[in-house]
Amino acid sequence: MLKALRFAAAIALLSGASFPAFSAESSHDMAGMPDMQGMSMPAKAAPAATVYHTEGVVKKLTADTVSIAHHPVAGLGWPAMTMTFSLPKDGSVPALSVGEKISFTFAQHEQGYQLVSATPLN
Ligand SMILES: [Cu+2]
Repeated sequence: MLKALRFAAAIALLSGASFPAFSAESSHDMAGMPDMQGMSMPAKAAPAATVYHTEGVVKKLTADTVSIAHHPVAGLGWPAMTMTFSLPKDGSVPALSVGEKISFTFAQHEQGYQLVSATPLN
């Protein structure tokens, strides 16, 4: 009887020694996954970027950026906000003006988000 108890205790110690390290590592991986798909960490080997569509008002322009007060973006879970997008260097987006209402598309690009297209709304 006493011998059987010692045996059971030894098994418990052995499994107790190997399990915590394993489960700590796997739960770390699980926790890391959602972060990788968040806004701040562009996936390194991403295929063609997803293009999102919304509408907004041009608030500010610089040579290579445009700040837009935009409507919510369901595909990204974004609320309405004002944010800055970079402009493609190839001139594929027409000239915009402050105060203009636009329908536009954008995609994740290097450090942030870049306009893909913009159409004035009347
Ligand atoms: Cu935004």
